[in-house]
Amino acid sequence: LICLGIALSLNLSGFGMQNSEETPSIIPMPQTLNWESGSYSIPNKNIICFNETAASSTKWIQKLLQAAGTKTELKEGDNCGNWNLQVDAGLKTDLGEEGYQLVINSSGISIKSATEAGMFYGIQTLRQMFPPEIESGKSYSSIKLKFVEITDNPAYSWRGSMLDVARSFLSKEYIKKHIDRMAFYKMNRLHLHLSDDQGWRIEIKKYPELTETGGKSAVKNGRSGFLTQKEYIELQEYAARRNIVIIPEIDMPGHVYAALASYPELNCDNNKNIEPKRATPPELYDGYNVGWTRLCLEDDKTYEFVENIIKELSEITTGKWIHIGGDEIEDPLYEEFIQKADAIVRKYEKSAIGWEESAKAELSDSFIVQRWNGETEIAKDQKIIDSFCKFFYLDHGNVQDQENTYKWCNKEGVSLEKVYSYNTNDKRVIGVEAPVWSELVISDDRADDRLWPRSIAMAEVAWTNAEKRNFQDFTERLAEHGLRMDELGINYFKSPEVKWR
Ligand code: TNX
Repeated sequence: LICLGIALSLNLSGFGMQNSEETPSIIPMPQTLNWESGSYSIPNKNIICFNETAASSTKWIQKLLQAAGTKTELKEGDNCGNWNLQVDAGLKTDLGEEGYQLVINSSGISIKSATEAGMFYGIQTLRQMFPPEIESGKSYSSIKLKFVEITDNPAYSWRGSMLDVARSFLSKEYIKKHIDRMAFYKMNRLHLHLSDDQGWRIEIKKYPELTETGGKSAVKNGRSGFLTQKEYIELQEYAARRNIVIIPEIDMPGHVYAALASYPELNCDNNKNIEPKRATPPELYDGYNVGWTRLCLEDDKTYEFVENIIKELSEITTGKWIHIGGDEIEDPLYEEFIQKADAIVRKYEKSAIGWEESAKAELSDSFIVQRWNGETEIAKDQKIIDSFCKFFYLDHGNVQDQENTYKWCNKEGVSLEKVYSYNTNDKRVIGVEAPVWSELVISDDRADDRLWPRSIAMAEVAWTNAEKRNFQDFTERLAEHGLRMDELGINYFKSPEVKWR
C-alpha cells in the first residue's frame, strides 16, 4: 500500500504533465470537477468556433488569448475549431440558468451552457486555469491547460455584494473594478446603498437639490459625490455584460437626513422633534448616529416624494428590484409606509426589497426581505436574502480589534472562517449578500481590505453546495488566489487563516 502510495504520488508529481504540476485552484468550487491526466497546450493559432447565441461571449476568450499572446480566428458553427462555445437554450434542464459544462481534452476546450450567463461563468472558471500573471496583462508564451471535465451551476440565485456609497462615496471607476472582481467569483447582484443621513448619491431630475445639497456631504473624513443618471446607466450596462444586476437602494422612511436637508419641507415640524436635536436643515450631517431621522409619514407630500423617486429610479433601472431600505426606525405609521412603498414599487413594475424590519408589515409575495439580525419574524412564504451581521457584515474586523472597524454585532469581528461557516436549511432563502457599511470605510484601500478576501468566502458559500464546502481546502485554494489578487491590484487583507504565498 505504501509502495502504491509512493508510486501514485510520484506519478502525479513527476510524469503526466510537464512543469506545472499543480491543479489550478478554482473558486467557487465547482459542483462536479474531475481533473484528468494530461494537458492541452494552447497553440499559436486558435480557432474559436461558436454558435450564434454564443457570439457575444467570444470576446472574453479573445481577451484571454490576447494575454496568452496567440492569434485567434472566429468561426461560426459547431465543433469547427480548437475552442468550441455553444449556448443552447435546450440545455436549461441540465445546466440551469447560470450553469455550464467545461471540458478540456486533447482536441481543445469546449464550453456549453443554456444562457450567456452560464457561458460567462464557464469562461471565468477557465480564466482561473491560466497563470495569475495574465490578470495584469502580462503576456505568456506557453500555456498548458490540464485536462478536466466540469459540470457546474450555483446553489443560490442571489450572490450579492453591497456597497454603502452614502456614508462615504466610491467613484464610478472603483465600482467598475468591484464589478470585475465580483464577476471573477461568479457573484451576480450589486446592491448600492444610495442614500442615508450623510449623503444622497443618485441624480433625481425632479429633485435636483438631492444631489446639489445632499450629494455634498459625507461621514467625517469620507468622500462626497454622486452618480449622474448617465453614470448609473453606464455602470448598469457594464455590470449586465458581466451577469451582474445592480439593485438601487433608497433608504426610507429612516436614514433620510440628506434628503431632509435638501428639501426642508419634507420635515415634520421643521425637524424640531428629532433627536439628537439638529439645527434646521440645510445644515448637513457627518456623524455616525443611526435611526434618528424620518420622513414625515403623516404628510401626503411624503408619498408624492416617494412615488416620484421610485418612478424615476425604476425608469433608469433594468433589473427587477428596487430596495426601499426600511431599517432602524420606530414609527407608528411604519407598517403602513412599507405597504404603500411596496405597492408603489409594484406599480412601476419592479419588486421591492427591504431590510428585515419591513417584514413587520404585510408584504406582497414578490417582496424580498433582507435579514441582518434575525430578530424579525418573517412570513412563511416570503423570499429572504441572508446578510446576517454575524456572518456577513464586512465593516466588522477581519480579526478582532482591527483598526477602524465596528464590532457591535460580533466583538470578535467577522473572520474568513465565520463567513465561510454560514449555512441554512431555510427554504425561503434565495441567497446571501455581504454589505460593507462605510462609516469607517472612507477610502478605496479600506474598501478593498474589508471586501477581500471575505467576499470570496461568501461567493463560495453562495455558489457551492454545502456538502462540497470545506474551509481547509478553501484556504489552500485561496492562497493561490492571493497571487491573482496581487496581479489585480487588490489591497486585500492578509488574513492569518491563510498561508499566503
Ligand atoms: C446597521 S443593519 C445599519 C447601517 C449601519 C451599520 C453599521 C442595517 C440595516 N443598518 O445603517 O451603517 O449598522 O455597521
